[in-house]
Amino acid sequence: MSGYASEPARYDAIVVGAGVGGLYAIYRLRKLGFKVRAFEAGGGVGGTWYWNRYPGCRCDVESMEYSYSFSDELQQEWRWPERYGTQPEILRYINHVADRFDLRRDIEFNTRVKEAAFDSKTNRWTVKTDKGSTAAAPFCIMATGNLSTPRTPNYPGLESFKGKWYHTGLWPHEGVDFSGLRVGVIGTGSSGVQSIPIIATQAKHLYVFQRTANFSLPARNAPLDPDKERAHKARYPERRRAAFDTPCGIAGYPPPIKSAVDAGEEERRGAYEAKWAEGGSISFLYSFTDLLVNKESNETASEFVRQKIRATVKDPRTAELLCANDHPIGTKRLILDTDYYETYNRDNVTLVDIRNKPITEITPAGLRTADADYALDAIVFATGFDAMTGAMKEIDIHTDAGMSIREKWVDGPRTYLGIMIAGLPNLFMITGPQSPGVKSQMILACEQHVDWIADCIQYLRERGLSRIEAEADAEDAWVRHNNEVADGTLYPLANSWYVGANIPGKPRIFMPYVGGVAAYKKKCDEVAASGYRGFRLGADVAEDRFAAN
Ligand code: N01
Repeated sequence: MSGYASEPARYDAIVVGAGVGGLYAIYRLRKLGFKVRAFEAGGGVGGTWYWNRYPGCRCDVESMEYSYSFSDELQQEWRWPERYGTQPEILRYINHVADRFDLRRDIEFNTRVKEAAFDSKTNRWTVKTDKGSTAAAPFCIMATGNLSTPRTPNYPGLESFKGKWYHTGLWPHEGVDFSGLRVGVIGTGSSGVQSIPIIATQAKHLYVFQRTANFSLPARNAPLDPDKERAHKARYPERRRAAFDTPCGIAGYPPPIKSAVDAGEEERRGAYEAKWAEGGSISFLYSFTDLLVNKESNETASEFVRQKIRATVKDPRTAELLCANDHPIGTKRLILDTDYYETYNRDNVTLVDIRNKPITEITPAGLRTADADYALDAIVFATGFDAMTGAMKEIDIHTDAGMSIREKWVDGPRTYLGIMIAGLPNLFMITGPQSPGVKSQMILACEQHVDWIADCIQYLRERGLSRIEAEADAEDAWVRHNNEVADGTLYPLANSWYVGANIPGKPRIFMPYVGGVAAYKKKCDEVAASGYRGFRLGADVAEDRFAAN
């Protein structure tokens, strides 16, 4: 590799990112005897849970599910205090995992990878960081996350704002005290909806600037019931296995058996009421078989939630504004909240419709919409991320054959299994686009990908091979299959980050695989069992196979 001041340090594998997926990749590859080097932009482990420290940040998957399964000791000894983990609790858990398995020694923190270049002659990826350091390895594993590239709208005037502004995905570590301040929150996705009730209790006045109303369900968080915890832990391995046979990678929800339109009004209402009282999004969407594929069925669930909003929010105009009506429920990430709708009954909270009267500029004193000025001391951007492709495209990933990820994905992501990309040999993604990652229990998804990747690299090693690359035909077929599966659902109807709609100019492609975790894992397992059908395997260069052996 040329162009670097000094010869890069050599490893067997480079891992980019030390979130949930990256940490497990270090663990697995190290167990195989590989010499691994990981780079992490943050000052600590945790990825999403390191950066997103906004008030109210909490996981929307239950704690007993949202945890690693690779170590029985770990899953038996760790105790989750609540039904849903808070950000500090989850970060504490991830730090515990990093310490318990001594993972930190392979990670360079506060170091962002800027470039990854493949040299076909040496069969080596060389990465270059913002610190000027370089490292090279035959395999490069991108554990860069799906929601890790925060985006702030480029309203004119932000630099003139005299108050402080924040993005939920880059929250200050020391926290923010909004006491006595006039605060504006822009955005009502999961981050906005989780933070708004807490900020409202501190702020002198809170203005919520809403472009699109979203559906949110009560989380019904509570201390974890010790009996439930014991019962869960007694059958942990079985439950983990069962999770792979479900659409979302989460066991314990009996599959529905009836279409919503085949149920009578009373039966339907009873089902939704029971799920509303139980809390949780999967459980709610599991009320009937066809909520995500049949518009008429979906509308019964959508309208049920709208009626709950109208019954909760006292001001009818505000209630109506909060009623999502531009997408079927569940086709945007369904939000779980604690007291979100109730918050609009507070005297110090105002909902502002910026769909019809958009924000035109940020002023030194606050924010201006098409019809009013709002005086603010602080602005919170809960405006989301360049999801699924943003983090990969921020890195200049390219090969000496002229392939570059930025060019290849100009019209949207193209992958084989969401794990590899034709033209980029030996580069793996953990929960990449066109895999079910974001539509499933993310830790399970990360473990499944890392296991698949580690097994694949071991397979190569055992056969004296050093290169694997997705075939263009297999990739084309996988992209087609993804689109067909998505088109059979209601998902593409929503202007969501799943289709890149939140980023101006981003191509509108439905990015997650929604054929379900069970079908996906079966496909991945079959591909591996067939000797990696759809991949080209080679022994191009002997010299750089495995530095540690
Ligand atoms: O981001 P979002 P998020 N002007 O993209 C609005 C995960 N997550 O950070 O819908 C005005 O969902 C935008 O409006 P619109 C979870 O998967 C999980 O909240 O584009 N408004 C929307 O209201 C989640 O889905 C948890 O019209 C603008 C909001 O900002 C994902 O992360 C917690 C705007 C962005 O919503 C992202 O959630 C938090 C503009 N220019 C996050 N641009 C858990 O519970 C954007 N908006 C685990």
